[in-house]
Amino acid sequence: MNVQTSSAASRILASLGIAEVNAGACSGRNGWSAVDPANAFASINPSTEQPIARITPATHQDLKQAVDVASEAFRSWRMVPAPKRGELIGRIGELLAEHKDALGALLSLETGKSLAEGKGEIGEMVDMAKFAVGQSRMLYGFTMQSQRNDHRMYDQWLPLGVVGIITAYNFPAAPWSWNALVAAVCGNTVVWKPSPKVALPAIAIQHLCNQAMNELGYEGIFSLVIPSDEDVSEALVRDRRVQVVSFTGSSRIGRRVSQILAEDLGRRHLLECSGNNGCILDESADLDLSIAAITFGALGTTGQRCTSTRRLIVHKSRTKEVVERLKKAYAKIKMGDPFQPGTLIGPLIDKPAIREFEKAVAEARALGGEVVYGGNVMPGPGYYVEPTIILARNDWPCVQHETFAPILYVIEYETFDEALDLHNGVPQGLASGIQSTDIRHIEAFLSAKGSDCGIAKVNMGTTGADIGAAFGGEKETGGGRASGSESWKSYMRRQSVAINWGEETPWRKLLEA
Ligand code: UN1
Repeated sequence: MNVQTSSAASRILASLGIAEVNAGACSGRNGWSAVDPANAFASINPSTEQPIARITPATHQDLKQAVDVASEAFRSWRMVPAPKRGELIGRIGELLAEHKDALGALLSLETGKSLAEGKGEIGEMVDMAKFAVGQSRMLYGFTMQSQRNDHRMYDQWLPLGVVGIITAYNFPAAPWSWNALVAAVCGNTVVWKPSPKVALPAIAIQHLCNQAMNELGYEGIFSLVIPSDEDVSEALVRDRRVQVVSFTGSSRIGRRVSQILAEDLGRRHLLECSGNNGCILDESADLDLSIAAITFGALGTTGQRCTSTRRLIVHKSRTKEVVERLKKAYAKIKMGDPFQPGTLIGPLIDKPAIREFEKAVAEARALGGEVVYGGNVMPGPGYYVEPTIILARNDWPCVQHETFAPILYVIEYETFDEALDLHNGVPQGLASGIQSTDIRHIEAFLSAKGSDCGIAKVNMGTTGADIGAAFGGEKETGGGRASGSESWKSYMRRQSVAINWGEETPWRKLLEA
């Protein structure tokens, strides 16, 4: 199927309820906001630079309405038994699975990621729905031992309220599900603000949520706002009725989100900001395994993942061999139309992303970096750049900073302690990896003096987190965790309960005296 042809693309859009001009907000039962073609902004296909569809931006009034609806819906949703809440999530999971091919194609069309990756992201949402359904029966609290006679103590977990979810263009669908589906089984209601660069998947997913809510007789559990200006987005963060803000994006904006929330005590944030992921490759690494892991880690999603491998910290005895083998692997990677089978690398998202790529390469060159592969912008149409490998030093500003592009910096080390220092010597702390068959190095990497990141991988790429684990990182990555493990606790409040079930109380004696 050639999805780039307009008729195939139109069929996909139509099957997902995407019109030529779309409403930019939805709250309450099928409560889509007004469509205004004169005021709509376009969503662009980054591999052709052609518009796909247009969206009428959400206004302050749309946002207010979404939070009104979500607050009202919370009053009844919180009292629905959690396993019943899980039924709604299960239905959403079924609808996502039914529309997986079309949604995957839409993601690919709008982000430029390969079709396989687009479908993979939707598959992850289907898995996430199953996970959340299971979680709905497992919102466990501890029982503690009371020091008083005939008293019982336990922790219970209760929902918080409205959860605002802000997502980025590179993963325009799955991170919503990591947060929203778990937050909803916990008894919260959700308002989603996707990136305006890639917002059509959110519209398609809202249609599916509406269908599931209608079928099961609920309304207002999931709402959507797509503003085009930062003012309306900031209003979502400022609204005191929004109890939790989950933000995925740059550390610069994440810092702003956390500052705003810090003005009110008790409101929570869950930040998933920039990563600058390193991978150590030691003397003992099995290169057949490592080269494949590093290549996909650095180039998957064209280097536009928070978890992309950006720094390869390699023992100096192996630099030559590793770089040669990486160059051979890179030469085999197919770059081009994301819909062609076998394409691994599509375009970057837009022109500003190309400029960031150029800036990083120029800066590394100026500091003495040797570009051993790629380094150039490709002729258009489409925002394509060459996969790039640069011999660099860890302390250069371009290496310390996250650039969303397929640039891999190769940094040499001599001693393993030095490798750990280099690895941790960046402000960010999301994903990390080690390529090694030496148990001492592996265990040191996983010890208290080892990786300081939220995610640590052994003989794997830094990307491709499994939904069963918590996703997120330390330091400037922001400390938030979403998806599996115990992340559900981020969307609930703990209440420690004490019950006197006996007939005695020490206070009675005081009255008798
Ligand atoms: C992101 O880039 O924000 O682990 C998310 C991964 C993907 C998610 C990345 N599952 O690489």
